Amino acid sequence: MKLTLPINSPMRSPQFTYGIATASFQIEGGIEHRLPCIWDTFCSQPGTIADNSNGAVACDHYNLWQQDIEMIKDLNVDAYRLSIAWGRVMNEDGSINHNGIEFYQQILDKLKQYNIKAFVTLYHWDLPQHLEDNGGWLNRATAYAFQHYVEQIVKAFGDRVYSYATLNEPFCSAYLGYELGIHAPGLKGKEYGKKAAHHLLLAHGLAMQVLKKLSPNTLNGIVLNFTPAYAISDNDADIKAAKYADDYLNQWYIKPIIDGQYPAIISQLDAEHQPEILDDDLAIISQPIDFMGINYYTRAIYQADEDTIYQEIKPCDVELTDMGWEVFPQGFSDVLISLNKTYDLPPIYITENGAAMKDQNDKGEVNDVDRFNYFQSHLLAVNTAIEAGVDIKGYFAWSLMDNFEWAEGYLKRFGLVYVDYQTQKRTIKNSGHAFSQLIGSRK
Ligand code: IFM
Repeated sequence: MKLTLPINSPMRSPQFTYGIATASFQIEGGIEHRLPCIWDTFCSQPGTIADNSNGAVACDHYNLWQQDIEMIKDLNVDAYRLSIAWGRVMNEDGSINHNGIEFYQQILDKLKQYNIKAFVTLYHWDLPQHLEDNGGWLNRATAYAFQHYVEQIVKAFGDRVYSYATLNEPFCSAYLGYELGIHAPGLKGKEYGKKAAHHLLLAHGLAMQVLKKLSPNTLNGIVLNFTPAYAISDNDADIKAAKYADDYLNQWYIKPIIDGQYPAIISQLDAEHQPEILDDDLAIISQPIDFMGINYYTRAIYQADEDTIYQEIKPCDVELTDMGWEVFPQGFSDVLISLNKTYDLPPIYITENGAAMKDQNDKGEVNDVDRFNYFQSHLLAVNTAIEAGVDIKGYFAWSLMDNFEWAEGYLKRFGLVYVDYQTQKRTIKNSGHAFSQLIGSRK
């Protein structure tokens, strides 16, 4: 199985960055060496995680990091996107946890030795529980605590890092965690979602101030996820509903960063659902960024609804991944092209794209043709967007290895590498070999 790209595609150039991505809570384990976080608490509540699991061991990366970095090297990638567990590097009183810092420094040093660029995400959802106990992202002070944490990290990591992303997918933290309640901390209510979102975006802006001052030579930005919204019909009402959903779920996170304002639908929200926006907030949030990370998995289809404005409709007879998400590569090029038309964007990195599939490990071979096909069609979609003028510099597959898939526990496998959770044995899947081969073919 070979991944192919058109002969003159810029994605075949060695200048195009290929990488794989992970996140701390999803792979590390080693929870006794860090502060408890909101996901530890959430997992301990009955009925929150599909297989009743937690992040106590995960892929045991805390202990197996050396062999994992060797595996990353063997995959041939140019870059590795990892996240820092805030509660591993900071103590509750705001001082540094030196053991935690050292854990990541060793990883970053190894990556440097192997000439693999480190793309560091500073927040991938694992808020220390003591901050949640004080209101979490509903408390403005959390944004300032984040700024303080980022300052300590940047000073400690020095020139080991190639790129910093402040936040991964603030939509998920705010909407899934504080509005739907299906992610940690599990709060439900429209009175929470947009307030949490505003403080997350403020945290991004405050962190950008630090990064610009203390780390001007790294590529500094943010990672946002997009699930493009399509109307179920050409009816005005459905088109309006899809537009509203798009503003509420997607544009809400990019518009304040690029344009310094929230989508106009903010004025339609009930007063108690609106965030409190102080005078300088939008100026802080909208400082220039060096890059934007974009994550794409699928699209969503909407129809108008009298009570809820929009309602998502699941399509029939379409190919689905094991997450139940439609395989729709056209949505990827559509969203990249449309964002590029709508906003004055910095260079873009695709920071996540991939699929959970029902993998079988057959005596040491995982022949994941369905995931291979997903990568093939989505790489071509990225190429289509580049051809249409979108400035895309790199592509990261999600994920390096199977891991803790949040509310789905260990039931869904996104890895290029298969993990046997009983033995912690890693097996590179055929899609992983193909990805590695594609990268190697440019060098
Ligand atoms: O596993 C997650 C990741 O942590 C964030 N983006 C989406 C992935 C798949 O659900």
